[in-house]
Amino acid sequence: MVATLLSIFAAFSRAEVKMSGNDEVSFIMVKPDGVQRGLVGEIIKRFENRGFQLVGCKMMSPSKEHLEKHYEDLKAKPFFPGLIKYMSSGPVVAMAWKGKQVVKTGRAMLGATNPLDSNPGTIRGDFCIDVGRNICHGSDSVESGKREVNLWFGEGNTEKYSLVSESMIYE
Ligand code: DAT
Ligand code: MG
Repeated sequence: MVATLLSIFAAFSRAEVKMSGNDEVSFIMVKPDGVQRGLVGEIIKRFENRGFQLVGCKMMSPSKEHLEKHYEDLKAKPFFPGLIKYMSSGPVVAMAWKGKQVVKTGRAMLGATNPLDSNPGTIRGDFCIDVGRNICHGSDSVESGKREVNLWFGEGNTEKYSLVSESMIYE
C-alpha cells in the first residue's frame, strides 16, 4: 500500500517536473528589417518545425519608451540610440514561444548577435550580414524570457492550450 502510494507520488512528481520544464518561454521578435524582407513566415516556420509551441503573436509598432525598456540593459552602449531608431523604423512581429529549453535552443537557432559570426543554418547566418540589421531577437536567459514575454504581452496574457502533437515531440 505504502509502496503503491509512493510510486503514484513519484510518477506525479516526474510529470510535474516534465511539465514545468516544457513550460519555459522565450520572447522571439522579427525586427523591422525582418518584416520588410518578408522573413516572418520563415522565422515562424523554423520554430514550428522544431516543435516549439506558439503561445503569443502580434504585429505592432512599439513606442520608443517600450523599446528602451526592452533594451534597458544596453542603455549605456554607444550603439543604443541607433538601435532604438532601427527598432522604431517599422512594425515588428512579437512572439512568445514555449517548450523545453526554448531560450537556449532559440538563441542557437537565431545565431550569433553579429550575423557574420553566425553559422550557416542559423536564421542570422542564412539571412543577414550587419549587426545593426540582424532581423530577429531572442531572449538570452530563462529570466529574460519571462520578463520580456510579460513586457510585450502583459502578465498572464499568453495563450494556454495543449498541442495535440505533444506526445510526438516529448517522450
Ligand atoms: P542579442 O540581440 O544577440 O541578444 P544584444 O542583446 O547584445 O544581442 O544586443 C541587442 C541588439 O543590439 C543586437 O541584436 C543588435 C544590437 N547590437 C548589439 N551589439 C551591437 C554593436 N556592437 N553594434 C551595433 N548594434 C549592436
Ligand atoms: Mg539580447
